[in-house]
Amino acid sequence: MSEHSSIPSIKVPAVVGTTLREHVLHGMHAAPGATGEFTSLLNHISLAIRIINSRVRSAGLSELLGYTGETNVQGEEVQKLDTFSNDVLMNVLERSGHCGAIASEEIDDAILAKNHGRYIALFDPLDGSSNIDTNVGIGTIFAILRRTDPKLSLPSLPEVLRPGREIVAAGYVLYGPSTIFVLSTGQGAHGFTLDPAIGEFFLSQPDIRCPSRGSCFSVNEGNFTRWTPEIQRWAKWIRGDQSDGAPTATAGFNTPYGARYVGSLVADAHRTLLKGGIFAYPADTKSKNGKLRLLYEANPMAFLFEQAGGAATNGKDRILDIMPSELHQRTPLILGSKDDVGAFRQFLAGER
Ligand code: AFP
Repeated sequence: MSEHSSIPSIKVPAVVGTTLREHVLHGMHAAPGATGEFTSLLNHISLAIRIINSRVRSAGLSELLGYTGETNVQGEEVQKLDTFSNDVLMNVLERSGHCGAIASEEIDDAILAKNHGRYIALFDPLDGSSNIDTNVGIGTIFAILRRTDPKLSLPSLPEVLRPGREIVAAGYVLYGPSTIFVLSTGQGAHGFTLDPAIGEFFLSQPDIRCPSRGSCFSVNEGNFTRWTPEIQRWAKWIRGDQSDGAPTATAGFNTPYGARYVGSLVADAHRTLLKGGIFAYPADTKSKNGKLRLLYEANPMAFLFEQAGGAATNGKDRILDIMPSELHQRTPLILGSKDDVGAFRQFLAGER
């Protein structure tokens, strides 16, 4: 009971009430020489996200479901919500004045501004779009790079094609039963939940840590016959299938793992980040370089997983060390708990 009333007092966690805006401002005050531009850029992204969220939530009522009839640069059919989300992010970021360059999964070329904006934004405006019409979790993914010489030069393509280890902030938003924004500015990964009544993101999962081992694997097993024998061997091991000489359970790994696959990277990655385990979209005979995009999907996720103590690889190399050669480059992506990702790499190297 509280001292002054008969109403039972409720223990409110200390973090409740911290908005995304305050969290970002706090980071700015801690950074010597910060100008407020980065903070303002993240606030613009948060605005775009809230606009997209509101349309995703009511898409079925506002004729925003279904296809536009066009295909994007990857040859994929474009959904109306893809276009809407892309336009919102483009408009908000261009108007912010902070971006010297913007690149999106949905547009052919990077937009190189004729300004001296200090940042570069890369994003997948609506990930998992094949799940839109069936009300399954979808998301937005982004990464921010700092321009190398914003005062002296106008932006150019090589400035956009940089390895993920140079990212200064990355995040994703999951439009699921609630809207969750996971953000890292290089000091851990933090989760914020949108309070729809107030229209603000509040800190709900400070300092997320990805467990070092999990109990679930997330992979499109329909591709099994298209994988190399090494990847098939890994898949059998993790399912606890010892036919054809696949190795038995290894000490510490509690195989068989449970299978969980949504088909929206944001949803599969979010579960893996919080609960541990592994998400894998390896190369196969159909997608020879993997399916996921390095700049818009793999790099931001890899940055977030590493910030949370997890790992991300293409099977051989660290994702964040890959030097991109083109905007829409694809890569195999294996994300998750450090030990689970390590085991995958051993299988791929033929060590198991
Ligand atoms: P879309 O955004 O084109 O639907 O692609 C989703 C995605 O890039 C990623 O979010 C999923 O992890 C992956 O594709 C699913 O691919 P499969 O349908 O081949 O399993």
